Amino acid sequence: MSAARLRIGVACFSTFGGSGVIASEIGMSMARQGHRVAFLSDKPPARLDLSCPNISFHAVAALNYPVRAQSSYAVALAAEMIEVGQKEHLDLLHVHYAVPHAIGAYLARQVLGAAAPKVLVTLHGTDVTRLGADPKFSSLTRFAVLAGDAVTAPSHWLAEQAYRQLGLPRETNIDVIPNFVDTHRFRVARMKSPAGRQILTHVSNFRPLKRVEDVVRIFAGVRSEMPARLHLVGDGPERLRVEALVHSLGLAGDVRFFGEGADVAEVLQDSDVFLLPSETESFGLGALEAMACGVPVVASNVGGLPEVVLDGETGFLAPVGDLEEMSKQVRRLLTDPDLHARMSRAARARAEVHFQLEPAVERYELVYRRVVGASASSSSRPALS
Ligand code: GMT
Repeated sequence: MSAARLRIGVACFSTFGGSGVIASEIGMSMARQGHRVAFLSDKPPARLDLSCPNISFHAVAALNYPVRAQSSYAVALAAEMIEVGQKEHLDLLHVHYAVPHAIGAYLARQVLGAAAPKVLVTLHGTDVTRLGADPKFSSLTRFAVLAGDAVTAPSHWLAEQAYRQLGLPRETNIDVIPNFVDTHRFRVARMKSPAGRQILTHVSNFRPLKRVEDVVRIFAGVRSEMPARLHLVGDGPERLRVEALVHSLGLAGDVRFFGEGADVAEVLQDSDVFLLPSETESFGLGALEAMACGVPVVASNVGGLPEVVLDGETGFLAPVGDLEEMSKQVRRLLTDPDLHARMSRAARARAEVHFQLEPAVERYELVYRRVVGASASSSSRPALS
């Protein structure tokens, strides 16, 4: 592998969510190794440290002309990609989440022509499972993904969905690079003693598919049998409904809303069980971060979650919406200190052995080198269907 420094553009969401975390961590690791990394987003993602050497940030400003029907982020993103691509002489654009980022990259490439950077598309979740399943958006999403030079996905499950739901041709290579966690930052900070401290935690962007109301109901099932507290980290469209439910169930005294400002590692280190009862999840980065802190996970048995959480070893999985079973699983963990300690150790060990940051970033770098070194243009990619 050549040691040449790369010039990388990274397009991602700034919103509270795993794709922005993964994009930030890869970019910062590459920058620490001496590569130049330019981030493009509406604002800096929460975990991006702009004081890191070799990092620059380029705000994508919404269009602001009187004739606009609606400001178009994809167009503004493409314009920023063109400008940054030229100024920084980018070798590669790594776009996280297909829409609008892969579309912006496609447009930018058309404009930049021979000088255009290569494009790596990392699929993350609902770009495949929601947009891929939506007849109105699936053709556009498929086109934008196939127009890139390489595709990655964080789980085997999501790669399979990309073939099935998004309709990528089977000959399209998708590198599965599992999401990862910084195990130095997300570590076991102290021994958990479930008998004394019973804190359930959930971290998400409070979208309907996260089923945060289920989190509250699972907690209610636990709280009815033993003293416990619920810590909710994040914010999003369901927040008000969740707050209303907490009040109507008389749980307000035992539930704390941290919002988006909390130090996620600290909150997790203070937790006994992590809850993720989502309707769908390509990976579940929050579950992995909890495991790295030695916190067993109770989650739904969907999507890529079984690739992260081993049922009966690092936590428990149950069918989506089976709140009774999930409450029972949590109670088991909180009333059996030996089981809790065993699962806590297994969770941490699994994060350390399979989901470390450094090897994952190395795998991304290999893909970068492969793509940048490849002479093949996008025209050699499989025909668009
Ligand atoms: O796909 C989404 O809905 C948003 C995205 C995000 O920005 O957090 O979440 C997805 O990507 C994460 C990082 O790869 C995964 O950990 C999440 O499981 C995944 N969400 C879903 O699949 C619902």
